[in-house]
Amino acid sequence: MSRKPEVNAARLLASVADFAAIGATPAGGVNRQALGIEDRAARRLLAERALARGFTVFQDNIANLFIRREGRDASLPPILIGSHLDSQPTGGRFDGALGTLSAFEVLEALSDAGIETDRAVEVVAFTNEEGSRYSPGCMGSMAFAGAGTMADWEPIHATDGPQLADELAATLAALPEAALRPTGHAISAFVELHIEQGPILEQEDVPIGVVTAVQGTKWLEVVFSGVAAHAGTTPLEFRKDPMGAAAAAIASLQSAVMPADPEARLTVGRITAEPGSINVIPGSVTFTVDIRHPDAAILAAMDQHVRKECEAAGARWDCDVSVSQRVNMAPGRFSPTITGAIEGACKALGLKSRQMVSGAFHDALFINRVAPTAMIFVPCRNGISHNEAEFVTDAHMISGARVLLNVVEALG
Ligand code: HGY
Ligand code: MN
Ligand code: MN
Ligand code: MN
Repeated sequence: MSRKPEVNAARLLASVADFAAIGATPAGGVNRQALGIEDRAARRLLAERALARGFTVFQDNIANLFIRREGRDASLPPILIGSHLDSQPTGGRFDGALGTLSAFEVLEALSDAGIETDRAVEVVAFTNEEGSRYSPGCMGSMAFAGAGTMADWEPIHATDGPQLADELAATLAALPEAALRPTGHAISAFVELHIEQGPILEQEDVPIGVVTAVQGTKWLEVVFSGVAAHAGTTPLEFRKDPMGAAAAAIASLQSAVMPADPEARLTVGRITAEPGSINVIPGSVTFTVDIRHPDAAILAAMDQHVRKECEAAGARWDCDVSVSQRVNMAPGRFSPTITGAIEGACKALGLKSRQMVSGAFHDALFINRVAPTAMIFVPCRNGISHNEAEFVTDAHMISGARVLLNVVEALG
């Protein structure tokens, strides 16, 4: 005998707390970087909880982890819900985890209520969404959507050394109960719940964001090469100093791009000097540039602007320069059918909602290429994310999960 499925609030909040403990940092965040030990521990815990509920657990060759709850008709492509479990090095405990655990709560709520859906419902934890330890981000969802292959990425090394192929093998082996299946199986729809990672919902006091699109992202790597030399004996006019070139380039990029277009985002997040010794003029300086814009043509123009500014700085400082592209994520527009289902769920639950474009990239951006997709956002305090201070209220977590459950029932 079935009854109306309900989110079990206490269970969801306890689950978020349990996963926050895996890779917990003293400042209240998490360091659970892709394919590392903590990431594997989180995947293990989720798989164990899934098996305990009688769900099926499987993974694909890039270690995307799937949990399947059967429906009446196994021939129908399943509804897919979920997000990612990997984090930034000083990440928040909600980014990715909240979407994955809310999706698992939906499966549990359906089972508790004895609901039999027409089609199966699957939860996914995509591999390496963040891209911080292994670049690019969204590896798992790109592979699932056919937008990238293992052959492209296996040779890549993590920022702290290991090779992707080795850690991938270890990650797959760590879940012997999870059958290995080819990536990219058919799905009927994908819905990802995620924290907004920006300030809009909180400022407008709206509990649910209906994400209609995701802006485009490019990651560039800039290398200035000069001549390593002695800091004390080398007069300025004899120097080919790549640090000077990098500083000039970064200063002009940050002054020129931001005011021109309020929607443009440019971030220099990582810079390294070789050999990195206090009394050696560097031989080379490498930095990353993350650029974003909702309009593909403007994003391309920003890319050209970065290259032009770096070439000009290289010429001024008599250094060579190379600019290589590490990530190119075109903007994506989500399915009106799915955004409509999310808005319908909010109405049914009496929750205010507003449509918005995501400033962050997400796995949904790629899954959107193979199935009708959309996202549900919940507010986070002061819009802070990719920071250990990331925080989401219990009420917003529970509202988000209730909307997700309602959407799955509507799509089921
Ligand atoms: O960088 C991003 O947009 C994502 O949050 N990893
Ligand atoms: Mn995320
Ligand atoms: Mn993130
Ligand atoms: Mn994301």
